[in-house]
Amino acid sequence: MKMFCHQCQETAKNSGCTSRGVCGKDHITANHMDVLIYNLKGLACLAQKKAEAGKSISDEVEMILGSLFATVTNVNFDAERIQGLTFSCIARKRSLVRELGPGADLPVEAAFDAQSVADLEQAFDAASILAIEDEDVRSLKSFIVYALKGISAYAEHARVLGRQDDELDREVVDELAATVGERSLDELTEVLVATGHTSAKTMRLLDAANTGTYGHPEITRVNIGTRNRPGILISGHDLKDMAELLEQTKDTGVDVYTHSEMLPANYYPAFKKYDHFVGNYGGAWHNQKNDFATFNGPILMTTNCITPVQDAYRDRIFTTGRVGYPGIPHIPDRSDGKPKDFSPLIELAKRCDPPQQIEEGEIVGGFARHQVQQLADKIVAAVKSGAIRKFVVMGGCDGRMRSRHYFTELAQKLPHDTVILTAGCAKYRYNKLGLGEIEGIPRVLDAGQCNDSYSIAATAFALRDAFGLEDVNELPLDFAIAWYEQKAVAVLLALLAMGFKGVRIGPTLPGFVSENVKKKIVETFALTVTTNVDSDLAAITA
Ligand code: SF4
Ligand code: SF3
Repeated sequence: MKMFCHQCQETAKNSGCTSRGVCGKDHITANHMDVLIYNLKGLACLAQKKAEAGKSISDEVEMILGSLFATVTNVNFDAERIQGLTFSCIARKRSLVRELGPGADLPVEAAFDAQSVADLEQAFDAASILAIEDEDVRSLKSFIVYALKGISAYAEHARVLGRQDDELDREVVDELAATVGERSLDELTEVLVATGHTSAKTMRLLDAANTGTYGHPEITRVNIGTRNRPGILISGHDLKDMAELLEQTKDTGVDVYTHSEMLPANYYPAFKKYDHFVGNYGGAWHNQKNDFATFNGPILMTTNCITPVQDAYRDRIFTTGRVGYPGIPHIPDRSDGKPKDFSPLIELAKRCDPPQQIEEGEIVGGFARHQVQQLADKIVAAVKSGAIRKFVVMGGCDGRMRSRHYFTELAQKLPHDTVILTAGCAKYRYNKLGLGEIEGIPRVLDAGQCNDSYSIAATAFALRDAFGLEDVNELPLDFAIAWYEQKAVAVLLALLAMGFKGVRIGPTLPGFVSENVKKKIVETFALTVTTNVDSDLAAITA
């Protein structure tokens, strides 16, 4: 076995990638990610001690969040960048050990030191999740770490926009530290539940950061065609990158288009004001091979999901933030309060052909919590009259496997009196099908990115209040959530922590969930897994 990774839904045989990732991650990068996480766990233990001594752990948290984010599926394929993060983590641990004084009870993850890549390689076996023998302990520890990866992504997005919360920082550190050493299954289950609460709070913080900075998303008809000028395609989830790119491309003759998870940028008032912001190009992340080839201009990957880079666009793709890919130019982080410098993309765009049009028309979105609240009276009336009989949450991730056709088919077969609530790139499975409207309310209400999943929960709670219900589970609400990477793991735990019951996820239960852990979460949260469209449809419409 050259590596072991089972963090995403596409893991080989729903069990683990052992020689090369289905995502394209090679075994060297995978093993170095394990060593990075091993050291981050040690850093979390030391940060706990620092916090107990009454000192700020803001720098340690920043390092933990950024590094965990870099290990999310389809973020960073560059082993050298991962090694760099590990060496920074080790240097921080070293200085903390000096500062705090070496304690006899220091766990090996905290004490581990390395000077060279060869030293890091020595830790491959100890750092592998397979070093944990008990499969239930392994399962729960993996579950917690994967959720923390998702939380880190959301927390970092909030931080980039100036929102940070000491209490949340401490929770992340405590939960990561809790995956070190011997723990009982009950203790780990408690930590997993706590991680769900941390996730919910982080998502609320991010919602406040996004809407506080760029305004509340509004109902928007997004153009999916092209114009006859060169363009830059921006993908991922980072709205600050979006803001700075729009500002820097103004009056340059270069247009801007969104791809995949950046589509919801079209819904924000702060971005809609730019005439050169044309619309969205292409589909979900796994279509990038085709979409990037025909786009003709530079592409900026701000976060996940980047897939193995193809020759057709190798010389015009750029990474930034936590994203990395060997041999691909990287736009450096902000420094001295100055914005990132996107001029290499702008200069390249001027020499490129305009995008080749691959489709035309519009898609409608912008149904985040504030906008839906404006429509609350209309929605409540439609439910009372029987025009809307059910809401089905179908948010989450898209993926490349054939099994994902389930979500398209389900959306097509849902009766015309059902409304789909969505967020995340899962929407591309059905957002161009023209599923129509109910009394002026679109049947697909897109709240935004996976980062905006909190908005769907807030909408459900607002509807609960509008109907005067005690419990959100009394609403005519069902779930068919698609998961792929670790942000979806964080969102799932957040929904469970917020009290949603009967959540159905698919296309499979995570491969990292052992039989006993599965039994436990199914019993506690009435969690179910998708089966086939007709059976699930019968359950949803019963
Ligand atoms: Fe496999 Fe997913 Fe890990 Fe990639 S991220 S190596 S596909 S489990
Ligand atoms: Fe999509 Fe990667 Fe998860 Fe943000 S872009 S939802 S998969």
